Amino acid sequence: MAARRALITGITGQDGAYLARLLLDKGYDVHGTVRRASTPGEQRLAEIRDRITLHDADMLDVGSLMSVLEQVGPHEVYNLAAQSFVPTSWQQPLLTGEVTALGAARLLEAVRRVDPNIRYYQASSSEMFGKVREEPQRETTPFWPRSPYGVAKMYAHWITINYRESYGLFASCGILFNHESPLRGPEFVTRKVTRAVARIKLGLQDRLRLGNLDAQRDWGFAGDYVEAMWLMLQQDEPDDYVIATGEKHTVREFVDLAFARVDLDPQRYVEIDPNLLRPAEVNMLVGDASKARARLGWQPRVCFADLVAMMVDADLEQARREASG
Ligand code: NAP
Ligand code: G4F
Repeated sequence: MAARRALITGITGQDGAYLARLLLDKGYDVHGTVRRASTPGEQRLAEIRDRITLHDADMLDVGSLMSVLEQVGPHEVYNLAAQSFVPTSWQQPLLTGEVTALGAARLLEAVRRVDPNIRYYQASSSEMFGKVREEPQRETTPFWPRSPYGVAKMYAHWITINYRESYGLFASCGILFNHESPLRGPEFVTRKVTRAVARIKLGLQDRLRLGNLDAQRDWGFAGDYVEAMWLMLQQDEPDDYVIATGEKHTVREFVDLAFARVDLDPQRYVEIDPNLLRPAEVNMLVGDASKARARLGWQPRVCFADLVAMMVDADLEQARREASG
């Protein structure tokens, strides 16, 4: 039997790399879109580069999206591409809207025109809950986004539901809470902390500047979360699901655990930089994934402490390579 084909936008990002590996393990023919850059940004895909096919396309250019759909003929499309860093969304709100919000509309429209039988996954975000209306947040919790990124994700979320309701597309949204890994971008707080901890331990850095240590997040492991994306597209009916661990921790707790992993005292190294505080903060996010547990049979495997340890250990390896070479 011919392999199922999947197309991943944002394959060069953290989740793209984990999802591509998962789909390869399941026997898929895996394709991904990359946007043109002066230097290639495919480092996260190094180990699987010869097993996947990459195509040039940009979320800003609907023609490129239609061409890649026509060329690949995917059974499943995972829309992971986004300007995903919240602080950048205040500096570049229009770009964030173009890529993260309208990009999803362009891709849905391309799917509808090229092959409406394609199953579509939209990477929605817990940032949409923003100034939270209830705790924990579930699929029915009203949204109150607090950043241009959160607003853009809300548009993408609702346009996905609208295409499902208007045209009968098999389109599902995963409302994913923060998920991290050794492949996380270095600007996000978890990876910023674990990289700094490793580099401080090896004498490559002497300070770690952070913003709001009191913010609380529900942090899970990216490898667990991409499995939920796949499960959503294997159901009989499209639907929307919260994906979360159900546990919240402060940034301070993350910092303390990360420094403890290498027997250092964070108080000696961490400084608060007011420039890193946000114009409007999301103080607390914690999700209730009961629907995903009941309907998808999904549950997280990696706990908070193991996630921190995994990330510190991977960054120690990397820092050792940096120190020796
Ligand atoms: P990420 O590491 O920042 O990856 C984003 C991807 O989008 C990259 O491959 C990037 O390509 C691509 N991209 C950006 N602008 C593009 C454009 N104009 N055209 C085409 N591709 C473009 O994000 P992630 O952590 O893997 O997250 C995946 C998705 O889930 C994102 O939509 C994010 O907003 C959403 N999400 C993430 C989390 C989380 O905690 N990680 C939680 C909820 C939702 P380049 O490599 O060229 O930059
Ligand atoms: O790691 P963060 O930048 O992630 P944030 O803003 O929660 O967004 C991430 O998760 C969303 C899901 O809820 C995704 F949709 C989004 O794409 C992204 O992946 O910041 C987490 C918290 C914030 O409260 C921030 O104020 O950490 C706080 N923080 C404190 N010091 C910091 C820092 N964040 C960053 N990036 N850098 C700091 O120095």
